Amino acid sequence: MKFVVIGFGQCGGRIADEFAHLGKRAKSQRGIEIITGAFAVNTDTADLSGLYHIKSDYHHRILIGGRKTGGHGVGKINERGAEIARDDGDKILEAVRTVPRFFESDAFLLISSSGGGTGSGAIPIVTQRLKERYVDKPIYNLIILPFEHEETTEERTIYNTAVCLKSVDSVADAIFLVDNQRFVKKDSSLKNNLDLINALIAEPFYNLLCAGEEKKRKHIGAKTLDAGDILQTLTGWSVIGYGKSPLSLIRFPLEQKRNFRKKSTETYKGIHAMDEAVSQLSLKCNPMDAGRALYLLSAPAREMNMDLIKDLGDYLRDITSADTIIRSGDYPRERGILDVTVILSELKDVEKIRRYYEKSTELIHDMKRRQGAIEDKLKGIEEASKDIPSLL
Ligand SMILES: Nc1nc2c(ncn2[C@@H]2O[C@H](COP(=O)(O)OP(=O)(O)OP(=O)(O)O)[C@@H](O)[C@H]2O)c(=O)[nH]1
Ligand SMILES: [Mg+2]
Repeated sequence: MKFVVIGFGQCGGRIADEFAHLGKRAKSQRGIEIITGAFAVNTDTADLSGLYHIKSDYHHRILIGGRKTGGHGVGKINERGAEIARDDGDKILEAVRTVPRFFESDAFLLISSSGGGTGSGAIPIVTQRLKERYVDKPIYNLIILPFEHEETTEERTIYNTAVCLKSVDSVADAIFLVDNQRFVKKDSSLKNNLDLINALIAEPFYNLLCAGEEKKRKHIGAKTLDAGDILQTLTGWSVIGYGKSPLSLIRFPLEQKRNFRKKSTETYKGIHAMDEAVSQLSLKCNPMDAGRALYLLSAPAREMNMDLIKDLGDYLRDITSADTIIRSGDYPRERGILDVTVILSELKDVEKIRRYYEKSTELIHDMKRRQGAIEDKLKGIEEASKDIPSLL
């Protein structure tokens, strides 16, 4: 599957840069193309210059609102991010048109944080513009939710997140949700290592995008998971997870005979990877709420068999609801590891989103109350000065 990737704001730009990196990796290591174009859009010049893999010309690192912000961002004001994207949206659409073999691309992936101003304001606007222009191409969003500490110290974070989620929900074909806080819980040393978090966010997409693009027979599985399966699975709120089990690289001749013990070890390793993928989904959710799901098993060809794929399917069937539509595939590629990628999509309920909406509604009432109190006080001063002459 081939994506055109566009990142908005600092967070979105950096993660789009990771996808550009994945694209280069797929080309150099596997000779296939998975990212047809990668762009970063920002109101901040410095953020654009800090990227590594996205081409450095102004068609790929696109500065918007330069005149309004002086190239220094919008300071978390998402309304300004949205307004600038409305004014400068043409720049982005023009750039997309330059993507070589654009019409071979299967979908757009637009990426942003929800808590900042530029990305969270711009992503719904540009999603809508692209949707109107390219009616037949799905537009997916990847939205990064804030760390917990940001929610408590900066109330704009919650407000921006709620507004961004509500807005993208009405325009994007599917929205991958990624919770920054999940990475800190896994490993507290990650807190200050955004580069590593970004690599972990992008990694699950690697095999997923590569599997359907393979041309060499030996890398085509018994059941290929191609763009069609992914397009059919992705809709609405979605999460992605990735897990792996190491395999011993040294193999003894006797082991090559498939025996019962070997099979159960394979199954164990497969289930272990699947279990890790599900427990490390990009956002905590209840798999029972997923209307659609898919899993991809990647491993050396000799480590895979139909039983293992079926066992993994049974595992996913057990934790999802009876009417969840599950798609699957195998990808004989990896060396030394067996890994599993899982997507849960069409989630009917996501507790965290609901909480953002509730907290933000309270906040809006609070903000109105505070604004009212300020206006009352200002009126008091004005009243007291009414008999004083002014020099203006
Ligand atoms: N995972 C990840 N999160 C990031 C990164 N950079 C910023 N964030 C998160 O993104 C949110 C802030 O949004 P930014 O992307 O910095 O904001 P912006 O879109 O550039 O908007 P303004 O700077 O307000 O104009 C916070 O929740 C950060 O924790 C990153 O590289 N990776
Ligand atoms: Mg910024």
